[in-house]
Amino acid sequence: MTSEEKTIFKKIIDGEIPANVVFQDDLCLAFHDAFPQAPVHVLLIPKQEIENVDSLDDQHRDLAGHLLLTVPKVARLLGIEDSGYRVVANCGKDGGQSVDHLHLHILAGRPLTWPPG
Ligand code: DGP
Repeated sequence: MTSEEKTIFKKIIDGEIPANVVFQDDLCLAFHDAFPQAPVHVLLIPKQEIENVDSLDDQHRDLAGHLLLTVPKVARLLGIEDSGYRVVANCGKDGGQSVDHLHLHILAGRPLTWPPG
């Protein structure tokens, strides 16, 4: 894959563009969103290239579980475990997905309204 074909998140994984990293391990990376929609807005992504939630299948069982289990670890690092937070995965056009690399938004720091727009 050429650099031009890489998603912005793959470039962050590969260290080609900087990110404010909160947490990482062998499988995933969490970093602050460049366009925060709440006082705390962190993205958690797998290092493996997966387009979105709809691309997940049985081969991703362990990774998907690991990603979800990493959310509370990141929440504790951010100090939002008591106040609460929202986890969002936008998927596809109507879901509002703009980067074609699976990511979980972790949003916190103010009461979040429901339903989303
Ligand atoms: P989504 O719309 O669900 O695909 O979310 C993509 C998010 O990625 C959006 O909240 C803005 C964020 N984003 C886009 N480009 C960059 C970047 O270069 N760095 C960081 N940290 N976040 C980015």
